[in-house]
Amino acid sequence: MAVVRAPANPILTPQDAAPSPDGFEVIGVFNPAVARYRDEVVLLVRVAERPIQTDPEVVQTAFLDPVRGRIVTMAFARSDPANDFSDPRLIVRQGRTYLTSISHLRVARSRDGIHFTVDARPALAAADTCESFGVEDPRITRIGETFYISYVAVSPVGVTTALASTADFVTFERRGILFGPENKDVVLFPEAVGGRHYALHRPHSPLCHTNDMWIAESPDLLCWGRHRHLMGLRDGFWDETRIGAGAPPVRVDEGWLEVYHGADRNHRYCLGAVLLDAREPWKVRARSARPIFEPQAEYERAGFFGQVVFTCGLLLERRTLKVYYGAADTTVCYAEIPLDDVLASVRS
Ligand code: MAN
Repeated sequence: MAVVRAPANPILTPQDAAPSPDGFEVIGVFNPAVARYRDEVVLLVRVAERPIQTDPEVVQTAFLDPVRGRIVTMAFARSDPANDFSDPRLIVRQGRTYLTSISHLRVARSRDGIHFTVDARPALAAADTCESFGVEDPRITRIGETFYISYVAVSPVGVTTALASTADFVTFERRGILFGPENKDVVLFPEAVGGRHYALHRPHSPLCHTNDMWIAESPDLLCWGRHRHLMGLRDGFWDETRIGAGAPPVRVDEGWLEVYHGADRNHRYCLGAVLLDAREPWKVRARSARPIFEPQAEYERAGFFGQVVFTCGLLLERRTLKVYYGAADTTVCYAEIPLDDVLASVRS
């Protein structure tokens, strides 16, 4: 696999985005969605921030109080055995889960696809009860002149996926929740197939410990049904504990190519590829046995959550996958992978 990482990687870091409220620090700029808009490449990046940590004995976090409509902070003592900090992304206390940061989505623009300027203000930030812990991991799908954004909304009522849209990346319209808890990694197909819209999604079953990919269909992009199980985990493989759609699928001669992420039991996140039938996209035609992209560079192996490459968007241009991805839940990076290498890997 002839993966070429941009020499400029990481192309965006936490230093490139100003914190949204005073007294906060940005700890991650990662997992971007991508679209071409006019003569620019536009990213919608996930910006993770938290209150500036002033006391080493205390973990301070923040979330939206949806009743008062403002961000509030909360402190957790490191010495309190009731606080579980074993996953750096979470604090678990007395059966409740909190996040160590709150994320919003921000626009970044570039002429050359490598050098980006990040907007000063969020495009989409926590706005209601279902988003009170933040909004994460957007995917952009252009359908006609509208850019649809499926994004993850996190709150004490669970992890859901919601839809927003924009025509210009200046104003954004919220369109409501598509998939209830626990569901993330929702990507919309860029065109209807047989007159129906399709979405890949990733429900979680706490009973069966599954994190599999499903496919659903819709007449209007809002009401989703006819769910079908698409593909599951593979014991002993790189994608043995969780999988989820990455970038929205792209149409190639052989069908729909989906670049997805998978994690193993050590929480190492790689990218793989799967080919879905062109007319019956609920049928898996081929799936790569090995990852097409693995965390290898230093900025992918170490960071806020190391050993992670995670994509939410790519551009297919001149038979090249131009992959924008989050590295170690900290930065935005870019790599090019020849489409023919990916297709060969999927078929083998
Ligand atoms: C989660 C995802 C991403 C994140 C990875 C790795 O499952 O939703 O937000 O990049 O884990 O931490």
